[in-house]
Amino acid sequence: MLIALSYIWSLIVGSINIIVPTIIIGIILFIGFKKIPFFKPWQIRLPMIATVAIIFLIALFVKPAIFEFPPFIKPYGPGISGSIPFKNVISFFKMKNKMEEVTDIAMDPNAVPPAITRTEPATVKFSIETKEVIAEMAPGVVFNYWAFDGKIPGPMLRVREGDMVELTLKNNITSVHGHNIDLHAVTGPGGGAAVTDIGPGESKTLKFKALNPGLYVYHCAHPNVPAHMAHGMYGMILVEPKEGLPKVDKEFYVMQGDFYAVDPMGAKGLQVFDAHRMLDGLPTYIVFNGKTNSLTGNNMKAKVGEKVRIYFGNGSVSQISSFHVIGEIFDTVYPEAAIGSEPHKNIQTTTVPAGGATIVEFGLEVPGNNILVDHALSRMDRGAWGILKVEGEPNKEIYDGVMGKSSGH
Ligand SMILES: [Cu+2]
Repeated sequence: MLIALSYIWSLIVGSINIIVPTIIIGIILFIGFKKIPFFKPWQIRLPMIATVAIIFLIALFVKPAIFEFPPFIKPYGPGISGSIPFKNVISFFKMKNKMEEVTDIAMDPNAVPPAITRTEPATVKFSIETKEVIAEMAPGVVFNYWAFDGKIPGPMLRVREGDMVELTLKNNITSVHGHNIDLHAVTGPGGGAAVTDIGPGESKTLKFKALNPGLYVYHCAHPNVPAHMAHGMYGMILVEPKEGLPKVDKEFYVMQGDFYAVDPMGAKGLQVFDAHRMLDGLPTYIVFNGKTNSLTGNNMKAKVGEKVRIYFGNGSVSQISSFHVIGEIFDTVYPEAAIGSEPHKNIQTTTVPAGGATIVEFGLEVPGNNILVDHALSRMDRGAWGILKVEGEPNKEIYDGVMGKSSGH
């Protein structure tokens, strides 16, 4: 009930620019009809009443413009021109009670499939379900997420170069929208989206050969594509090279993404998606693994002496990430997640384009909290940070001094 009220409140706030002038014109007309003789002839009254009626009608169309691009903006993208048809907002309320309420939308950063030990190609089968769910972005801040397997990012897939992949995509019956999957590891139309587009309750299977090694983003490409991604529909697939990747002690799976809400950052209740902010590239939240503070607890841990690898992807529809770990230097970076070219050595910050990824590796020499950030640091306040906790014995040869409260630079 509270969620529904907050939704309606956001609607009212979002359409205030039309409601207020309509009320003012209504008051002027009311006073005019009663007091001013000029308004008496029907030739004057009828056009006036018609004008107010037209303004009300415009108000009806502008309200949905919160979810779609406004009528006076002409988008040139493919598929539906807006972002979320208003009828789908109505469907959302019909379906909302059946939608799953996910306690924690964040994908576990440790959910990395084990390294592949096979030396021959194989057929590898996956099944993923698209779901529209309710979950918290921050305490009390509720989003209607759209997700692969109900987590953000969706499950990390791991195959070997040369494997045949059979991926079955199911769309949960409670979904309001159609969905599909476009994997950047696929050679073929739509990266798979062309053969996996499914309505609620449907299922389709994509088969493709993993020709190129690398770490690839996948995402939903059902129109309006950025709107689907900005609800959380992305993940990654690692195509290991035939010879495998160098052995490390710990691997982590992290994806940055952005979310656009009508209300400002921190406003409580169900957040209404803001297509205008998305179009303008002004995210309300920029986060790792789907929500604020998803990686700031105890879920990224390692020990002194270990070598870690982070598979880091960017599911944003407008922001390039400047990935950096405060307190560490990347010994090895596979720039743009390219496997096969010579990796870079000794990197502080690496750029990760929208719809791109990187693989970074570093050894842990001293204990303490290493902070994962997008080094466009104002984004930390929008949620883009996490902690890699390193336990072990100090090494004063490498780092010494009296520890203060700040854990930054
Ligand atoms: Cu989708």
